[in-house]
Amino acid sequence: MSEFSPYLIEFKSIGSSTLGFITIAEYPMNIPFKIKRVYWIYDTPSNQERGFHAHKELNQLIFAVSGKILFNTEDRNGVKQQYTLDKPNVGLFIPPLVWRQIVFEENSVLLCLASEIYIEEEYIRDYNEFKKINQII
Ligand code: T46
Repeated sequence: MSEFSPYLIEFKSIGSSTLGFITIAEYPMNIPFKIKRVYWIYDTPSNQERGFHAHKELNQLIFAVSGKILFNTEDRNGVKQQYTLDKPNVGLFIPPLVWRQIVFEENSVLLCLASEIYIEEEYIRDYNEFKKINQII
């Protein structure tokens, strides 16, 4: 693990089991970047795999707001880790240059807070290119 590795952030849940809960992500109080884009992924079939890419510059904070989502990651130093997201108040912070494979359990909903707008050229979608870039930097 290093400053280039993903890590989990646990947020406060405010509320009660009778009322329900609210969780707040706010820069700079409890998240490490300003949010420029939000997207969500839903209606995925059971065990659907997605991802298979890294980002050159993007910082992300990712939640499973419903269900269970597994992340298999590899950071720029080649460190591989697995994370299970199954609590709506726990997010996975992913810095740039982290390869990820994502497995969705049925009906899970992924919410992503992202530091930049969508730029396809900023994706690394070829694993060999990801490894090559990491040898250079
Ligand atoms: C990530 C994981 C968690 C857009 O047009 N704008 C957008 O902002 C995004 C995120 C995607 N798209 C288009 C690009 C593709 O044609 O939506 C399509 C699906 O995107 P992708 O194949 O990249 O989906 P995932 O689930 O593999 O990855 C997405 C994000 O792209 C990625 O940043 O970390 O969710």
